[in-house]
Amino acid sequence: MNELIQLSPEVAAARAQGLPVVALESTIIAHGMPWPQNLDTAREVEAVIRAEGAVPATIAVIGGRIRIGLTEEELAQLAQAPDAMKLSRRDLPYAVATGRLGATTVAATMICAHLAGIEVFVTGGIGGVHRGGHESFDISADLQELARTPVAVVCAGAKSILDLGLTLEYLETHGVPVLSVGQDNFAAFFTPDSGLKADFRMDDAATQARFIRAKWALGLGGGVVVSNPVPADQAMPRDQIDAITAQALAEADAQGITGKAITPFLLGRIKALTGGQSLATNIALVKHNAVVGARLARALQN
Ligand code: PSU
Ligand code: MN
Repeated sequence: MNELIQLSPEVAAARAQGLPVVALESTIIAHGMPWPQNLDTAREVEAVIRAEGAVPATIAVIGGRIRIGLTEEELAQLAQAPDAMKLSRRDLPYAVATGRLGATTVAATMICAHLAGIEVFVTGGIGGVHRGGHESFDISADLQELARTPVAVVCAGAKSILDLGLTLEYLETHGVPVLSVGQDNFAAFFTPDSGLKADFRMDDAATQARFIRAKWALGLGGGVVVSNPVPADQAMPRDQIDAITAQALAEADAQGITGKAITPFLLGRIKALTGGQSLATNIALVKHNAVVGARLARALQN
């Protein structure tokens, strides 16, 4: 394999034996959650994937190489490195070339997972079209990556800090199917229901796996979104999250925050404004996604 990519011994053995592997991103660790809950969550999510019979592969750029599968020490290093770069497709070669520590977004994690032959990736929420995106052109590179890179991304939908309607339109234009687990509608991260219909409801892993195999066997390539709603008993009240989101967006606007700083800023403000309740929901939904992702990875091995 490419010398710029290094698989951990556990992941290399799993790939060689054809065992199910699930990729995990690291931006959620370095930029998406505060210390020390970020490290606890990273460890717990890996444990959930192992308990479901798959092998976790957390991805980051360390020492000029793309690393697929991290040690305990490396997870801890990332969790305490707020200065780690946030790497999307654009930034990946910079971190590799300069040796800077880098955390991978959904887009960059998909690229790295595909390079390592991993088909399933679990995260919290995907990026999308930002509100006002028709003027700002702020559309997450995650969406283009879903259009081109053949990896299934299990998420709890996307946050309502985004324009979820425009996000689904963009995905449709680029031929990215949105499969929904357990309900008809697309999930909205902190809350189960965005009010917008997903494309296809598929509750069980075997059905999802057949769909994904068919897409790739037809030569259609590209990614698949698996939208898995946060369990109702761990969701945030919709009115509360809507009001807080509006406030955080207004603050970002007033402070002139733009570009890749926007998403981490909004996540931080929402956490502060909910008194940490949003963080508990965030942790719960990622762990729930890990169960669905591990089962999907297993089904794809059959
Ligand atoms: N959504 C979340 N938590 C996150 C992110 C998104 O609920 O941590 C991160 C992911 O890594 C995602 C990235 O890929 O933010 C999107 O950033 P941008 O909008 O700048 O593309
Ligand atoms: Mn952006």
